Amino acid sequence: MASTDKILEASAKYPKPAERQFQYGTAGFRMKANLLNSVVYRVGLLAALRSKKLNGQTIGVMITASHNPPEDNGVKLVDPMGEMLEASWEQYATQLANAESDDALGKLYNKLLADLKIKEDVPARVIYARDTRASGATLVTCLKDALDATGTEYTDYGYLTTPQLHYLVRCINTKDTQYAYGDISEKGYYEKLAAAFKLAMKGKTTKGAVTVDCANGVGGPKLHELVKHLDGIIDIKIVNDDVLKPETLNSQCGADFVKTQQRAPPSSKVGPNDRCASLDGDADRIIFYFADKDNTFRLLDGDRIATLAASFLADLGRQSGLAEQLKIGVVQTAYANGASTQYIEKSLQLPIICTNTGVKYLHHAAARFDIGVYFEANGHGTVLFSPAALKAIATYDPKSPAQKAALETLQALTELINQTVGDALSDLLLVEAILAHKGWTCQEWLLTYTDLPNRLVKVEVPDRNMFQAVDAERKLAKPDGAQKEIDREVGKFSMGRSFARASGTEDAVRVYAEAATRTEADGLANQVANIVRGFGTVVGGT
Ligand code: NG1
Ligand code: ZN
Repeated sequence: MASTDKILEASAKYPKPAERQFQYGTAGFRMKANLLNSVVYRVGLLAALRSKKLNGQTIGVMITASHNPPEDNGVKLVDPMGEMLEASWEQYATQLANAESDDALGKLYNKLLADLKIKEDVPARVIYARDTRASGATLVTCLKDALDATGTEYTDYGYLTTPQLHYLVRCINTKDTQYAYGDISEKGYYEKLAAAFKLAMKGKTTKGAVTVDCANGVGGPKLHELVKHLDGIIDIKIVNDDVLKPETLNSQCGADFVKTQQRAPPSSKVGPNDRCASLDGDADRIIFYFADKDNTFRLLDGDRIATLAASFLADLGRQSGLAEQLKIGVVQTAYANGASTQYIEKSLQLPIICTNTGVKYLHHAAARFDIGVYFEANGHGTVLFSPAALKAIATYDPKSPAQKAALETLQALTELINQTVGDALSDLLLVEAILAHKGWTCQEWLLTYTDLPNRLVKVEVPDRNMFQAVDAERKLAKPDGAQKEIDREVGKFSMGRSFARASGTEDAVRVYAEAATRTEADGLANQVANIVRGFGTVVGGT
């Protein structure tokens, strides 16, 4: 049995809050920052175990709570290829976080070593970073204590966006291999994106400036850095980039505010046809919007980015002569607007996979295509190229100048797009490059299809776990009879669609509804929310 003396000694500083149960969810652990010390310490232990299990490959630890309010924080692990932690390990994170005493923690640590056949003498390597939240410094101390106690080699990358940390993890683990991903530095990230963007633009220009709201988070300073590498070929105006007042983070601004409120941040002056975008607090989500000529707010969300990217990539596939080798597919969740789904199937004639909510599900499904485009409606997503697709794009011998031009753009896009995880900065440049190629304004982008009016409602119930969803979360298997009632309501509305599912990140059930008109969408959402409330109350007993 391994000696856990050092682990227990350090752990004594970070007792688990009594009567708290933690769960490594779709976005790692996320909650009020003052509850997280023990959780982050234990995630540090798991990072060490994960690295040892994978023969000393480097694991990433990101301290962030993304779009949550400033007083929250969170922590998530990054696997060697820059992907999210393998799902089967989430339970170990949950078990470690919930060990009630130091003694129980030590026993569990040894049990994991034994059960997972981890060799203790293999080195452990970890890199970590954080967003701009005030609580980040304390949590970094907890993490470092765990890494010291386990003899882990580590590097602190300070403040980074979540996707930048994913990028670095992949660069480190692919260094000196044929899959080398880029220079292992923050500068390397900007250089890679900027070089690819310049190639992708091919001397084309975007129409007017794009104004980017950075949610007063880490995306602000990082976008300023990126702009320095772009040589002025695109006009980016940066707003809400104040990281010195942590209380302003995600407050009345940012991608989540704009998406859920369906309006621009009150601080933004959005003039007719101004192209605007908002990032979230750790810059892994982006959505676009503008005001049309009647000054009506128009949202261009993750579904729009997915359709724009899929149509452009399909065009490039055809133009380069590689259509056969590059089968493109789109991955969505039940939250995708029905009009986008129809547009992809009918107009773009591309296959769609619908998965559970949570980017890890979309990411895995996207890997089934040669080019898999995945986005959640909230703006989190990217494009994955399979190894075979990358090879075809890199080695194909073009048969005409037109094929050559399309191929070069494809090659640039494989470098521009962050293939580890959704990345707001990379997605920003991707959208700008596509709009430049198409010569489109936001209005023209919007015209591709008309969104069905929709409404998302959060319903608080005593026990969200009684709501069990099936069929990519589009139907409720439990409580008995609930789905039948939802179906009956949906049937009353023209072009109606609605579903309810338990949130993976909040103690609530989310109800989504869309229908032919705004009034109907609101009405349907309210009816279904009432059904959920009714079932929740009866069985929950409060
Ligand atoms: P939950 O709380 O499970 O609905 C939310 C988002 C997801 C995803 C995760 C992680 C919606 C409706 N849900 O999940 O898309 O981004 O947070 O951040 O936006
Ligand atoms: Zn985020």
